[in-house]
Amino acid sequence: MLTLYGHPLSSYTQKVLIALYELGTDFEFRHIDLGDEGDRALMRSLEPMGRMPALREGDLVLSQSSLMIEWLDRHHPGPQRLLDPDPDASLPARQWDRFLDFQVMQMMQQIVDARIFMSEGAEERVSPFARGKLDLAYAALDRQLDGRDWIVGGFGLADCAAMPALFYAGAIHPFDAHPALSAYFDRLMQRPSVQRVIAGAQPWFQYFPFKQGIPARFLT
Ligand SMILES: N[C@@H](CCC(=O)N[C@@H](CS)C(=O)NCC(=O)O)C(=O)O
Repeated sequence: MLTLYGHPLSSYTQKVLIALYELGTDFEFRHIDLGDEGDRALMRSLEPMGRMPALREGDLVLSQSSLMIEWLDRHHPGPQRLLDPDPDASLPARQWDRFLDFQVMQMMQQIVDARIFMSEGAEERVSPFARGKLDLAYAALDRQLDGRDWIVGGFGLADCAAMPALFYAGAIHPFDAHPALSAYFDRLMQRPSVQRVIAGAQPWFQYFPFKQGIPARFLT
């Protein structure tokens, strides 16, 4: 049996959950509370830095959300592939997946970390840099999405990464000024796999430090 270790509020856990729901794969969810010493030790036994998510099947333990999705798509394929099986043909999707993790997810995370973990004044120092990067990333995504339903071809890896990245980044630094990106986000939110992930995360949104930026339609 496949087990996903993670938390419903965790962006990278959500990224893998979307893939699992899209593929229709049976799995067991092990809810991890990083505030619990036992769970922290468990995560460190699965991933060197103790980061979630981790995916286990028998003796195989995977970390890194993108690799999990690639592996799931190869070994537990669903009705539609999330990635082109040809490594060259899949490059654009993998490139956009990296772009979303590094330029959107990590910039959002820097602002969140500055608010919750760092000393007074950190947010004011970190935030302008990260928000500037988010503006550049939003503009690039808006250009890419102009005339496209999904980031690369059919719904796939990059769209799994885009959902949590845009959901949380948008709550901190809105992208309403980008029409193609905003329309894409609305399309993404209609996807049944995404709606399931949002429903699972709803009870936890109150703990997101920028919860006031989450649109009301996602809070009920
Ligand atoms: N590159 C990793 C990132 C994983 C990650 O940063 N996970 C966050 C939760 S969304 C985490 O576990 N943070 C706690 C920590 O860093 O100790 C992936 O794609 O899976």
